[in-house]
Amino acid sequence: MDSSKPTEAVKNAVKTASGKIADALTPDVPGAPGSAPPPVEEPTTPHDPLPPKPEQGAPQTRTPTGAETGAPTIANGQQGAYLTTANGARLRDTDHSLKAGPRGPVLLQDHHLREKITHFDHERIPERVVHARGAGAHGVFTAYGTAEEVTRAGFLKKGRETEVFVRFSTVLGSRGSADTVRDTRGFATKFYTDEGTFDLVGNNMPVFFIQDAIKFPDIIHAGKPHPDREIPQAQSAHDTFWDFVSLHTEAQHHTIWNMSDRGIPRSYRTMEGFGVHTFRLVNEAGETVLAKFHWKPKLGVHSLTWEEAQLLGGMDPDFHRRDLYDAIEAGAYPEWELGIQVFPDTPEETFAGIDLLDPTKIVPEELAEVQPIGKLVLNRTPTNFFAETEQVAFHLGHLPPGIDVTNDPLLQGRLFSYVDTQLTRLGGPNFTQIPINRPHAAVNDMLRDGFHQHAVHAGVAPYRPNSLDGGNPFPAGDAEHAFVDVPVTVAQAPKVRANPASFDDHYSQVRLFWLSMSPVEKEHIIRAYAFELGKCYHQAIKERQLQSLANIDPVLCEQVATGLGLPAPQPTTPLVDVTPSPALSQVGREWPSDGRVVGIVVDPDGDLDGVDEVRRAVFDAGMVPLLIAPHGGMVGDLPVQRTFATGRSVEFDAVLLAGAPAPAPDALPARDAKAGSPAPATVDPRVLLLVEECWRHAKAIGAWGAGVTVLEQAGVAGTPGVVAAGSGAEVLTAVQQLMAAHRVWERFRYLSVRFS
Ligand code: HDE
Repeated sequence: MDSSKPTEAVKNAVKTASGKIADALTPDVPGAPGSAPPPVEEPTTPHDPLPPKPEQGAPQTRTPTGAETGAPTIANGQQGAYLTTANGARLRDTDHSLKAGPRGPVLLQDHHLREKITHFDHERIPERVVHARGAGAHGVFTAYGTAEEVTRAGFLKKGRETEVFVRFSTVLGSRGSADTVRDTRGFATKFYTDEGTFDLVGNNMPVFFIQDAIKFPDIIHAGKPHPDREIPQAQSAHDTFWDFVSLHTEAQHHTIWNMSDRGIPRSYRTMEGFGVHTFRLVNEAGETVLAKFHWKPKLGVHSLTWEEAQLLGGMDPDFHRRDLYDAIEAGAYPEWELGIQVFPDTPEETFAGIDLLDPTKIVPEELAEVQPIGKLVLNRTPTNFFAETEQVAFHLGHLPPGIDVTNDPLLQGRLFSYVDTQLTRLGGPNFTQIPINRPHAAVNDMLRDGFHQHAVHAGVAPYRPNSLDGGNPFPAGDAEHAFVDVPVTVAQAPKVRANPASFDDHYSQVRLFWLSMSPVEKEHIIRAYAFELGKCYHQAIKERQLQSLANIDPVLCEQVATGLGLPAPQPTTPLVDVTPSPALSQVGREWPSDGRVVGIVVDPDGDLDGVDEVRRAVFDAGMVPLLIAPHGGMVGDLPVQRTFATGRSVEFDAVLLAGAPAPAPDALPARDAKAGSPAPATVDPRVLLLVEECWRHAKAIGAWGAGVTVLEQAGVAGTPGVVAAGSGAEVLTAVQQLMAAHRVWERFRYLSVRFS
C-alpha cells in the first residue's frame, strides 16, 4: 500500500470535519486564503478560475493610454479552465520534463520547461531603495467641496468621487522585514483624477530628517544596515544612524518623532499622514495660497507599546498588513479625512515666523487649523501583491491643475528622484502603462517606444508642431483644464550652495514636540532614546546625542543619560520658550473601535452559550472576535482561531475570559516556552501569561463566570481597566468603553509620576 495516501475512511472523516470547520470559519473571521474553502481531494473537473475574494479589487481595465475598456477587472488576470503556455497553447503536463525515455536526458526542445524556469528566474525585481516593505489598498476619495475656493483641482469639487490606491510602508527595512519596527511610515496616495493622476506621497510624520534633497543618500546610508556586516535590519538602534543625526542636528526634530510612539503605530488605520512639504494651490481666478496636506484617521492616532512591537516582530511580522487586509475584509473600512492648513502666499513664504519651505518645521494646528476637504475610504484589498502594491509608482510631480510645488529644496530633489529610481526598478520608461499606474484621464503624450511598450500608437508625427497627424496633439488652455505652472517671481540672488538663515534653528520645534507630550508619552520617548543609544557601540556617539538632548530639554537629557550611565551635559544653546501644541499628543480622547480584535478565552467545560453570544455581539460592534481554546478545530459548535500554544496577547486589543481552563495536555515547558516552569496554578499557564501581558500593555481585560478566577490568579483583579461582571454582554459593554481610549492609561501612572 502507498503510505502517502490515507485510506478512504480517514479521508472522508477529515473531509467532513474540515468542511464543518471551514463553513464555520469562512463567513465571519477575516483572513481565509482563496475565495472558496478547499476540498480535501484535489479538484480535477475543469472550470474557470475562481473569482477573487469579495473584498479584493484590482486596477480598472483601462488601455495603456487611459481609455475605459468595459472589461471586468478579472480580465486583468488568468482566463479559461486549462493550463497554457504564455502564448495560450494548452498543455497536457507540467510535472515532467520532456525526456528521451523515462530515464533519459532532458531535451532542449522542451519549450514549456524552459519558459517556466526562465520566467521564474526573473520573477524578482529590485526592491525600492527606501520604503521597500509596504502594503496597499484600493479606495474612494469623496470631496467635500470646501477646497473649491483655494484650488481649481476638479477632484476637490463638492461630491466628486475619485478612485485611489494607497501604499503604506516602512522606510529602512528590506521587503521581508517586520512591520512593527521603530521607523517612519510612508503614506502614499494615488488619486486617479480625470485631470491626470495626483500622487500625494507623504509620511506619518510631518517633518523630515534633512532640509535639502542632496543629503538624502547620506541619511539613508546612515539608517540602513552597516555596509560591512549588513546588520541591523530595519532599525535605527545602531551607531551609523546616531552618528549622522547627532552630527547633523537638523535631523533632531524628525528623530524625536521616531523615538515617540508615532514610530511604532498600532495599525496603518491609526496613523496620521502628512504631505510634509508646503504646496501651492491655485484657484479658478489664478489666486494662490500655500498649503500643507494632512490625513486624519477616523479611528484616531494610536500606537503599540515597545514590548508589543518587539513580540510582534516574531509572532506576526506581517501585523500591519494583515490588520489592513483583515479590516477591509471584515467591512471595517479604514477612513481618513484629508485636510489642509492654508497660509497666505507671501513673498517671504513664512507663517507666524515659521519658514514654510523648511521641511523640518511644522505649523502647530493651534495656529492654523486643519480644514477638512474630503474623505478617503479604503474598501478593497489588492488581488495581486506584485501587480499592484509592488509595481505602483508614485511621483511628487504627478499633479493636477490647481496644485503646484514650492521651492522647498527637499521637494525639488524628490521631483527628480522618483522617476529615476522607477526606471531601474520597473525596467524601463513605460511603467505608467502598468495597470496599477494607468491614468483614468485620456493620455496623448509624444513619448514613444522603449522597453515593454503596451500602447500601439498610430500616426507618424509624435512631435509638435506637425501637420502630418493633423496637428494632433494640441496644447490645452484654461478652458480645457491645462496644468497651471504658477508664475512665481524668483528673487534675484547669487547662485550658492547655502540655506536661508531661518533653516538654522534646529531645536525650538523639537522642544515644542517634547513639551506637548503627556507624561506617559514622555516616558516612552525617554525609553526609546535610552534603548537606541544603549545599542550603540561607541560612547562618543552617545555623548554627542546627549548634547542635542540637553539642547532640547534638561529632564529628557538627564533621564536618558541616567539610562546610559553617562553624565548629562549642559545646553550649548539657550532653551527656547515655546507654547505646547496639544494636537500632537495621542492621549486623552475617545475613538471608535472598528475592526479591533477581541480575544475570547474559552474553557471547553465552561459557558459556551455565553461565548457564542459575546462572539456575535463583538461582530455586531464592528470588531473581530478570535476564540482562544486549549486545542484547535471546534469547541462545541464554536470554531477556534487560536490555541493556547499559537495565540499571543499582542494580537488582541482586549481579552475576555469566559472560563478558567485547566492546564491543557500540551502545557509542558519542554514543548512550549510560554508554559514556563510547572506552575501550581489551576489555570493553563499560557492563559495567565496572556492576561499578564495584556495588563502590562494596558489593554482592557474582562471576565465573567469562572473567568473571574483567572483575574485573581494573575493578580490583576480589581485594578484599573479590569472588568468582572455577571454576564458576557455586560463585560463586553464595559470593555468596549475602555477600548475607546485605546489603552487603560491609568496603569502607566506609576511610571509617569515624575512628570505629572
Ligand atoms: Fe521618498 N523616495 N524621498 N520621501 N518616498 C522613494 O521612490 C526620496 C521623502 C516617500 O509606496 C523612492 O519609487 C528623496 C519625503 C514614500 O512606492 C525614492 C527624498 C517623504 C515613498 C525616494 C525623499 C517621502 C518614497 C524609493 C529626499 C514624505 C514610498 C522608491 C528629498 C513626504 C512610495 C520610489 C511607495 C519612495 C526618494 C524624501 C515619502 C528613492 C530623494 C520627505 C511614502 O525615489
